[in-house]
Amino acid sequence: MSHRALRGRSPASAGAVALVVLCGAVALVVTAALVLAVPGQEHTEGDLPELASARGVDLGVAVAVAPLREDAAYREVVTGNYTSVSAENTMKWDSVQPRRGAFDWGGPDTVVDFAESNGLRMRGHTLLWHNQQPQWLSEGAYGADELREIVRSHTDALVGRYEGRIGAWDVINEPMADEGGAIRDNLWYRVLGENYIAEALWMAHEADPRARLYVNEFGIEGGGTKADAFYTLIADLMERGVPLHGIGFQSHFIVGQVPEDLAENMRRYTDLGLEVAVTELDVRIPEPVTDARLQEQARDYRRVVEACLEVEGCQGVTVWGVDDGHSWIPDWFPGYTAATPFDADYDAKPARAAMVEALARRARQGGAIRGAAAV
Ligand code: 9MR
Repeated sequence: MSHRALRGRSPASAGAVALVVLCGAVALVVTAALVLAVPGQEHTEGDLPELASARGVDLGVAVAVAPLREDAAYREVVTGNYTSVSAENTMKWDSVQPRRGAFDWGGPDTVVDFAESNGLRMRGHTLLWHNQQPQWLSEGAYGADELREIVRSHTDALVGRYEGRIGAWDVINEPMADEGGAIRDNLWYRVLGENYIAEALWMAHEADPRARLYVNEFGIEGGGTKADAFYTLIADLMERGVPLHGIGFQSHFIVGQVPEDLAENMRRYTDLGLEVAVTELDVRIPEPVTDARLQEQARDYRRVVEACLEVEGCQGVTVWGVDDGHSWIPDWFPGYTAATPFDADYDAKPARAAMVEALARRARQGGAIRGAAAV
């Protein structure tokens, strides 16, 4: 591109061209993405994974086994837009160990094989949680020694099976009570006491010493009693040298209600030497779904991606569900819907373009390119 070719262009486009010259391949990708990313426009293949990789963050998505096996269009949304996957349900206890000692690897293998054959990183979800427990476990009336052995063999089997293939695990899911500052009164807490959290982290560490181990929680994205109590719990684990590497901010939001202090709350943990990740992002819309609400939702998605990019040590953002037709929201929150960046026909919504914008804009501002994200 000669200087002559720059004359007569607006300063903005001249600047963009200069950036291309200066930054080479990365800026080319960014510029292409901006041109293609018209809100509401259908599918711009490839650009989100490239932009995320250029920013050194992962953009992930939670996947379900049946559509992954049966629906090529579903798979294409994943491979065309994301760099990592989480298993939405199939690695939970009731799926993996439906009867004591009898493991079902069909679903987990499908997800891990799919990820590997498409060059996607994997997040493991989840080891200790109060939901989706098989009956034998929840009604077992086990003493501490036996329950500890059950946790150990489950962890060895699941984490060990995928050792070196699943980069990060949500070892503990939702350890705090829904509201307030108490530890959740779940099976693990009742039988093993509060130290179950540290014990489970040590067991996971032994099963795969290289895996990044997370505690995953909701309601900590903004400040408040629960967020503060959770922080105290985590700071104590760090103080004690427990093998904990990351904090998952689930981030199930209502449209228009992304907390202002999301980045600030993430920094509390990165200041402790931890990484953070947005692990279950969705933004639910009260019916009826209007264009204005879809635009507001897009702003929310953009803000969350921007918050992650602002925080050195934010590893990435995972969206909870591939499309609105495979989202947990309508079943769990009647009257709310349309929480993901793709509609039920797999067409991209404005939220997808907004994630492109967030990733592209910050790259254009010349922020440091991070190293490859190690999920
Ligand atoms: O998305 C999951 C949904 O399909 C299940 O029915 C539900 C059962 O509890 O779990 C959902 O995923 C949850 C995740 O594992 C942990 N954080 C909250 C998510 C939404 O409930």
